[in-house]
Amino acid sequence: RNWEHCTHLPDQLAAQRKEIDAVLEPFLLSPETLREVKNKMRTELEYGLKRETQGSATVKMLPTYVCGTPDGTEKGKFLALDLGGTNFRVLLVKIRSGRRKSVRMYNKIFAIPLEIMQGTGEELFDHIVHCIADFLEYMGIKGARLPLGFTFSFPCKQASIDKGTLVGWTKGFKATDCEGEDVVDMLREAIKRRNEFDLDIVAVVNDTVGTMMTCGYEDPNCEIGLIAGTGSNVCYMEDMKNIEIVEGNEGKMCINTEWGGFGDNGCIDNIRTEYDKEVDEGSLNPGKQRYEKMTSGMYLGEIVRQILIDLTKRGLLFRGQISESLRKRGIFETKFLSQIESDRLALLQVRQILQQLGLDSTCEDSIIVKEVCGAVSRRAAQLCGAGLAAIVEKKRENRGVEHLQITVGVDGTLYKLHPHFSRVLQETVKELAPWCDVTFMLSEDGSGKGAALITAVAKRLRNIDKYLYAMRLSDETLIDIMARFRREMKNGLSRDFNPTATVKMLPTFVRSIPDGSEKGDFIALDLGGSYFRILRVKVSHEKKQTVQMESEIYNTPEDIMHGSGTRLFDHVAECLGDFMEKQQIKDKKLPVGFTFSFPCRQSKLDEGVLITWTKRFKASGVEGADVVKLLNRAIKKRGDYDADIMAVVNDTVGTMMTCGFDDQRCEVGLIIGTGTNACYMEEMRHIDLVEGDEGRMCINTEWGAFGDDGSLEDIRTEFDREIDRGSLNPGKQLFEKMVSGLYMGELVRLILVKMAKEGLLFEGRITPELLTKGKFETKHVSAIEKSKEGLSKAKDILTRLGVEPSHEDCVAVQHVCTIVSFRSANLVAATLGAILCQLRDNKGVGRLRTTVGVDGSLYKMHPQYARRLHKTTRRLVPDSDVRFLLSESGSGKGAAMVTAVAYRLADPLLLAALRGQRKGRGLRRRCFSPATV
Ligand code: 0WK
Ligand code: 0WK
Ligand code: BGC
Ligand code: BGC
Repeated sequence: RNWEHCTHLPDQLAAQRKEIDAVLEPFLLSPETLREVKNKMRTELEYGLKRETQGSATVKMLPTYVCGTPDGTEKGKFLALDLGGTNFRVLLVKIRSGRRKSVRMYNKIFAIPLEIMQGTGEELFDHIVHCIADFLEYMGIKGARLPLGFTFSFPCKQASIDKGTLVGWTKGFKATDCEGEDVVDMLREAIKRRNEFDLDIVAVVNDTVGTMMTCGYEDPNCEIGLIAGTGSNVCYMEDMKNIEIVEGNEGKMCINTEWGGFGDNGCIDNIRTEYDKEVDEGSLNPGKQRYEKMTSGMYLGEIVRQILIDLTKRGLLFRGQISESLRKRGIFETKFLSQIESDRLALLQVRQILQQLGLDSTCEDSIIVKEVCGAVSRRAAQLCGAGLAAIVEKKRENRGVEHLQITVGVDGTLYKLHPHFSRVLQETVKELAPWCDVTFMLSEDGSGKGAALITAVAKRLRNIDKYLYAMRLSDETLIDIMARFRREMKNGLSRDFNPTATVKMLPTFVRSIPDGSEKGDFIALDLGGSYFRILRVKVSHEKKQTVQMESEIYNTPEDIMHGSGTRLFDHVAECLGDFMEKQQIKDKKLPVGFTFSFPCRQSKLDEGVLITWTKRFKASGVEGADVVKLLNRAIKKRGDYDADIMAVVNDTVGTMMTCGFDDQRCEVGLIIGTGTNACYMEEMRHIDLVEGDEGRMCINTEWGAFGDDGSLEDIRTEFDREIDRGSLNPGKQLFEKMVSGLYMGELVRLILVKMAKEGLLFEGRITPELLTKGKFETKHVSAIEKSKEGLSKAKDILTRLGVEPSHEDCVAVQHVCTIVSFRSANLVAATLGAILCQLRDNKGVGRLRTTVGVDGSLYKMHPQYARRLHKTTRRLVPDSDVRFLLSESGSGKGAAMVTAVAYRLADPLLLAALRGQRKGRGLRRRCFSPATV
């Protein structure tokens, strides 16, 4: 320290020194304090991500709908606006991809006068539009309706990439009638008002997000964006599963933390000084953005000024004279701090700066001023470092790695211009997050480039969304569909309307789920799903009830499915014979439970008249016939074994019974596989078609036919109609065709063909494979939606279809798969929701507790389907606790359970009666009394 110019006595100096140290002491944050700040920040981050605490969180954690960092395939010409930092910039950004990958930018900086910043919202947006017009004129592109990316550096709640509701102004802005408004709408209205040019506003992004994207274009490891400028803020890529307020669990989304609000709940008041409070009270938004006011360029100078005033009042500075200049708010801009703190500057030059500011200073004064600046800026950098350490810590945990390597994209005048800020910040991060290797990458091009990159991706996906808009069903629509289905259920249950009802609500004569007393040795047939399975099911009762199962899968060739009914049942009987051979039970006449996964009208347990074939089956001479009879006939015709078909059940019923074996609460059976359907336990008093009002009976809804009367036309798309036209049963099972596995892959294929035809995909390339029906299977949809390897799977699958897909195409195809499978899960949640409401009302309870037994390849194999279904169901029927129980052993076990009950209750007399000697109604009533099955 060069004191040669100093004149004071040693003691006095020491006393002064002590007093100055006391004033600056609170700015010296110990490692413990910084660690505490880091931990508090971490807690606040979690609050902001959680649905129940998000509302009151001070660190808002705003979803940005940016779900990926640049991948180099972005291309096009874009306009970008950059509002909210020191400068308002309008940019033209030209992006090239592929081998000539490059970004060229032209920009113009415009001033935003204070009276505009703090005038009316209309004036502000008119000013913005005026600048745009000027720029378009200057660039000679007024006529081009360019896509626009809007960097708006203030906290905005977003529902999609092109919507942003201003939560509250920060920094120097305070324009009226903007808070709570959608800034994209305000810009659109201002453009309309001017009526001179038109723009396609595709995305609104925060400057932290723009900065992350700009740096991400060079370094794919960049997943954090930091602004240390006029304001202070950070964003980062968070795992979707941690973002509770946004639908979906797969992949990532960028979260704009808005950490400026950290401490607004008082959690860092222990380190806030009186000077911080002064600055806050004198700001445009007292009580808000407390952390920002301790860390960002807009306020550091003010903190310094407050301290200088205090030191001056104490006679420690400027000879105790508080000059006019020193009283002037904002006189100490960040740039002056940066200059004063620069090591290259001699004290004399510091005094010159103070002189410029109208502060007449001595040598000692300039030393003290420099020290004060240093203390304030150092604390700011350390506090930012502590906050950032919390973010990188979270990233490391998200990735579940020992050691994290990550890049932080940075921008902002404080970080760029201040001589020490960036170094102190980096040192603090290193100290507080030693297990993270953090690269700091300065954004050379500002966030405008990033905004253009985001616009490129959003524009591409929007074209797809435009296409598939009709497939995105809002909760409102889903609740409406739930009500429609509920009405259909009522129609199906009513004697008068059942004949014309589309949802047939078929009585199954199963009156209870297993009660643990079942036992015996049974055969179960399971026909109608992906596989034809035959099972031997032994239910025994040692200490507790146990079930042993052996099974065999048999092929059902297409020509059998599409041949004659006789051939089909001969095939079934042949497989059964083969199975009994292998089981060496051909000499036994075991009771058989027949899972027949098609709509059957039943008047008793061992009779099922097929109403209509569905899925892949079309065997002739079966519709309208009793399939038990057909099977018995086929078995008899063989004559090499005998079997006692005791029950025919639907696979939904078998599934419910299988799960009911393990969970007594299970009263719904759900299949989401080749086909889709559900059954549930209904009150007898609601089932007009069956005598008696006591107890319950399982109803097979056959919801696949929902909409066959046109009641879903408003949500069916051209692709759904094309699927139906190309199906085995046009006009039927319309709901099933929008939902189930047999059709999902084909739905996606039809969409891809149309998009390719319109040049939205594969550069318009259409190959014979892509045009071939069934070439794109539902298992491909499941593979492509796998979060980690989905895109590479897409590449493989699309390459096999000969379309030479670009990465861009793969992202687009994955998006299409997501929209189609999401719609399916949402639709099933709506119809299932209707059943849950029926159960709740039947029980007359406020809150329903129940279990849904589920099976089916789509539900089991698709990586995200189950979670989406659970989430939407719980959202649509909030007053319910629904457990989804996956059926591990298929419906065969359930069919055996039904048979076991029938068998136990079927005493020889009764049995004889049922087997054709149909004597007197009395006898019949006993069969169907609640006691049976
Ligand atoms: C440059 C970016 C802009 C951001 C600004 C922040 O392009 O989006 O708002 O940095 O730094 P400031 O200008 O506030 O210091
Ligand atoms: C397995 C069940 C069977 C049911 C099938 C449905 O055991 O009864 O038909 O699930 O799923 P899918 O095989 O059609 O995907
Ligand atoms: C705003 C943020 C912005 C930051 C940096 C803050 O005042 O709330 O949205 O990212 O300043 O510009
Ligand atoms: C059938 C139902 C069956 C469902 C699931 C539908 O096509 O009509 O009876 O439950 O597929 O396999």
